[in-house]
Amino acid sequence: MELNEVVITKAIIERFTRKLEENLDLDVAVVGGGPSGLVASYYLAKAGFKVAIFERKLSIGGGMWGGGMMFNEVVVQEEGKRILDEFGIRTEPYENNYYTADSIEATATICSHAAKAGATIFNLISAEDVMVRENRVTGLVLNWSAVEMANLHVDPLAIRSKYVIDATGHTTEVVAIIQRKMGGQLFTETGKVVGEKSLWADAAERDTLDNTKEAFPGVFVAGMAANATFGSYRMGPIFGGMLLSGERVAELLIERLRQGGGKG
Ligand code: 48F
Repeated sequence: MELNEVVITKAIIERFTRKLEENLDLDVAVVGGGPSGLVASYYLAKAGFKVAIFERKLSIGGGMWGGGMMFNEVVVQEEGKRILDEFGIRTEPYENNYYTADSIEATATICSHAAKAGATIFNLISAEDVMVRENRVTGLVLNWSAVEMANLHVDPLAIRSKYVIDATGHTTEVVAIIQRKMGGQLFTETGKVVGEKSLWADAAERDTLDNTKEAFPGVFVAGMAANATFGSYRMGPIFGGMLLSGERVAELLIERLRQGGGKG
């Protein structure tokens, strides 16, 4: 049978459109496909919730591929290793309480588990704004990253979600947008994004879990965005805190969703 280019084209258009349509009304919309967003999506999808990730870049995995300074190995501590073990990612002990993993194996495997658990991953799409009802976020405003990069004057589309996770890393973009456009009443000490501090791995890793929480009605922060929002240190290429933060935000949201929280 001769291959038909038009059938191939139609298949892609129809299947992508179906996928997008199926994700217009979510339990949780995750902005950012780095380690924290991926792990959160994995646990939420595994618990049976409808979750999609929107990632600006072509590649999923955020800052995990590059290890430290492009040496493609990551370090996790004992607590974080538990999550790598759950995904079947190989780790090697290195002195007390430190383990290393190949960053390519780790990132690709976490991504695969999130997708296979049922999370839908959209790449090349950026969250450029949030949808609100009064003082609560009820969804995301999305556009192609290419439109954003070319600065084209093209209106976005919107999806509805009971909860949003800002897993955008150091820039904590969703929360920054809310601060800019919604009067800045965040659940932080100052009501604003407190901002990330310089490198202190131990304090940063501890704080990441405490800072993984709701930052504005309907919006939870995870990963480095949690420390940037609530004002803690960066931790460099140790990834336990990112993985555990993903797990924590999923636990918090599973509890909320089971209580019937979220007005969508
Ligand atoms: O930065 P990133 O990996 O976030 P993370 O999960 O992990 C941080 C670590 O990689 C590392 C660290 C700790 O070891 O300090 O930096 O907190 O992934 C964030 C992802 O969000 C995407 C961005 O392209 C990246 O892949 N992103 C950022 N803003 C947007 C976005 C946006 N507005 N819309 C869609 N994606």
